[in-house]
Amino acid sequence: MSGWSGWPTQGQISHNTSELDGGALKVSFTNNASYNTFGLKHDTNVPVQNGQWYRMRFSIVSDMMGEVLVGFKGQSQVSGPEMEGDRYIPFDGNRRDVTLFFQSSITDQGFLSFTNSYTEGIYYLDNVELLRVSATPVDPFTKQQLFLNDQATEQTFTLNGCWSDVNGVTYSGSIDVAPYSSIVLVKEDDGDCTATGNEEIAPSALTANGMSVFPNPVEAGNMITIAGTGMSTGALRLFDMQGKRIWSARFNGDNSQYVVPSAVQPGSYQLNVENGTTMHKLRLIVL
Ligand SMILES: [Ca+2]
Repeated sequence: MSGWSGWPTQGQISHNTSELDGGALKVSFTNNASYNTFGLKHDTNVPVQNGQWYRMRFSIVSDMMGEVLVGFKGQSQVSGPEMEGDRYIPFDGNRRDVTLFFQSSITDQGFLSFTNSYTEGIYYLDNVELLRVSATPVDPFTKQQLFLNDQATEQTFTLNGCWSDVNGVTYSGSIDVAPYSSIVLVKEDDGDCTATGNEEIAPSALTANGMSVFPNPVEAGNMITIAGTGMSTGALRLFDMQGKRIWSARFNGDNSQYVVPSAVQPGSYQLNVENGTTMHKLRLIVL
């Protein structure tokens, strides 16, 4: 291996030809005669600037379970424990493609540092990358909001755009929140609250294209089982007869079960199960 080194000398760095993407750096450190942890670094120092944001990426896998402490170490930090953006990252037999962001608090030259314990001594590392990036603050409240009613009467809150609750029920325009209760909503694409793929289905079409749902009719708040689609994954969407999306969920394959959210009003609905290439749809009656 060239370009990388480590301490103490009991740690061995080698080129493994089979792991990760066409070969990887292998760390093997199982002897703590000198020290309990092994520090891996690249030999060419690179600069960072105070206040700038950086993106660190690498791929890691191992034959065992353990963790590495990763971060950027400036020359001014070599003799102490300080690092920029330092985090513990677990490793095991599952490949991890890690992306970390950090804002540097130093202007310095330095290196990416990977530190592991001799008791978790072996891992494979590949695709190590450090890039300066520009960062734009994102207000998390534009994507998710808590609506809290601390009054003794129902309150109505105005909604801007399309939102869904944790059950996938969609809301637009406004939402009513019961006395002394609250609801969390997550922003959806505006199109998700409007008609897509809705078609007239004869009321008798309680099975279609082999798909079946039972029980049908179903009471809101109760479980339905979906079968006969031949799909292993996909999306489940419920539309009202005006074509407005009422509920959506991830479809988990035939004979999987779902609770029809209790907020779904009694009526006749179109239930779609689709996976991008195939769409099954049938009429679902909610009582
Ligand atoms: Ca590689």
